[in-house]
Amino acid sequence: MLLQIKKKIEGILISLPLVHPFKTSFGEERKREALIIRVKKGDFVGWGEVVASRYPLYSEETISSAISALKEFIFPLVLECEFSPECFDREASGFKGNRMAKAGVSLALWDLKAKTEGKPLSKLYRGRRKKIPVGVSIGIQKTVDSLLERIAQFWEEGYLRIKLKIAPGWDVQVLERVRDVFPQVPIGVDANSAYTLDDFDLLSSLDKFELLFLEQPLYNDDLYFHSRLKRKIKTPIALDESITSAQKLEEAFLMDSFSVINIKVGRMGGIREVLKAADFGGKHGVPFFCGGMLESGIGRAHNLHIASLPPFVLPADLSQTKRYYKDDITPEFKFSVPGYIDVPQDDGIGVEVFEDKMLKMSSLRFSLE
Ligand code: OSB
Ligand code: MG
Repeated sequence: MLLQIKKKIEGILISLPLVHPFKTSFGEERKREALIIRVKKGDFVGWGEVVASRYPLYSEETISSAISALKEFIFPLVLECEFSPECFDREASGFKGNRMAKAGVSLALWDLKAKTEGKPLSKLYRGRRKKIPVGVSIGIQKTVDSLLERIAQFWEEGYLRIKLKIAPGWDVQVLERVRDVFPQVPIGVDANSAYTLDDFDLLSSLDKFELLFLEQPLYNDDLYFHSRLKRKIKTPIALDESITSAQKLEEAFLMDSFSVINIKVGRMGGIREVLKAADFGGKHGVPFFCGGMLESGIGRAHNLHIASLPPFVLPADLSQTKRYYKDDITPEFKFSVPGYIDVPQDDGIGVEVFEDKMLKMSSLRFSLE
């Protein structure tokens, strides 16, 4: 009798309390709910992470929309594709939206494939970088003094650049004080689409702060108005929310809507789309930085492999574990030298997952085999 290789895909919901609340223009997070994906094929296990949040504030997806998409049509597709990441990424592109849900599964399948082939993921992606230059993203604080303290602390630790969340009422005056104290620190700002066409004058007044970039100042799905804004201001525009596919990247490039791009695999719907974007970025000299969604160690390991690809020349939004969580589900990520985190070199994501601990803290599990 032929023994079938056992295959299983599972979603595991956990909640990780953040060391420090993270406030953006769209809201405050005190904990990260991480929807972990585990795929098993014979003796191999692959891991992914769905980066959706409880509320649809960063994007339209939510934890519960992701769970229903996974159960209803994404997990069944994984079985149809027999756990092949190429098949899954290709076929899943036929399902509109649900990008974070699809990406979590895509990542787990790529991890599984890399482990089966005995290679680190970055090698499978043809990444070259071994050390990822990193920055830190600092949320809106209660007072400017506490923001100044946080900047000082992270800058002394060795982060290569600081990204500050801004919003109407937490912008020009805050940056005046930041620049008084830190005239030389490389600083970018991220508005998470908090401004409108009425704010072009205010946004041009940020030029004097010599910022590295102004990320997603306008509407979350916009390319056109960003291109209009780009012509009016000197600060380089970075796009995040608007770039939901490689095709959007190309459109934005042709419209001249940005200077640099924040790439998040969750926002793009999976690895295939990221690799396509990286091809395009490489051909046209588009500078990328790898974004983050306050991932657990699983998502952060994946981001390190992605950031090893050639177009990711700018410091990533990818910080040491202790900045996010006291108690993560993987060993701690730390600088190997100040400002750099190494790409794990073991097979797949290349980091151990504390499985028992994770399963003990899970509030929901669902699977298909
Ligand atoms: O806009 O880049 C963003 C976190 C959650 C949602 C959106 C964003 C962010 C970050 C955090 O900036 C980056 C990180 O994970 O360190
Ligand atoms: Mg952003």
